[in-house]
Amino acid sequence: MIVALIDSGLGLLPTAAWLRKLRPDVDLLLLLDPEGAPWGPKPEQWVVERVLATARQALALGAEVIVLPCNTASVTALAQVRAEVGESVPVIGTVPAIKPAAAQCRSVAVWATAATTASRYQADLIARFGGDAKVVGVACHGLADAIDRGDVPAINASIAAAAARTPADVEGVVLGCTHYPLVVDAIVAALPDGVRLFDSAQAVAAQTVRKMDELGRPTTGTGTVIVRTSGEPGELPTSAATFESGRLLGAVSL
Ligand code: DGN
Repeated sequence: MIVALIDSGLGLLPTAAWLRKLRPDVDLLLLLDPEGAPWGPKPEQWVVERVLATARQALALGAEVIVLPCNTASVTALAQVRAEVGESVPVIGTVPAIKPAAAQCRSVAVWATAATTASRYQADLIARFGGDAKVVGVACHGLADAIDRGDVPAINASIAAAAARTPADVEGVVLGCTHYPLVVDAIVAALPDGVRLFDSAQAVAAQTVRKMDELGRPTTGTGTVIVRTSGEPGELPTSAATFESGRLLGAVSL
């Protein structure tokens, strides 16, 4: 069974790594869009078209399950992708982990792209699950893009700017962009001691496995990883190696 993961860039790696841990022999198709990246600052309809086109490629390449490990794509295009591919192919999205963060912290900052921060979807999540917690959105301009480029000074500058706009009393930070777990060490270093981080990659991988099993077909493969970049066969960007020593369970050791 081929499982396709779609993101503008390296943000799909943490979810891919968790999937690989849960099902070592699953065949992964990684669809990255360096030509269109970053998606975060793009108009909503543009993102929808781009994600739909990529989902069509996934189907053409034999994907039986599609994952959108990208908050920007999920909050703007998940419904359209589901409508496009039909019920026989499960589509799993990701949303910022506001629910667990607000349940455990009194003050929460949601770090995400400009698109996710401005989305109705995020506003609804805060309204539904924020409870008594104070929850604020912090748009991290340029961070996903800097991660894709492996540009460490730009990564640190973007994180410092986001930390400066994060309330001083923050107890929990939601990593609401799938790229951010790749720089978790730098984020921890920029925040006050003891701030807890929340991200969705493990939960999305677990949900993907549930959906694979529900199909009732053999899920075993040969542990292959196929990479397509903006439609072309390719390799992971060399910047992926920048994050190999990150704390995230060897996020790029697929
Ligand atoms: N990984 C994407 C997300 O979770 O929003 C980032 C999209 C982008 O290109 N900025």
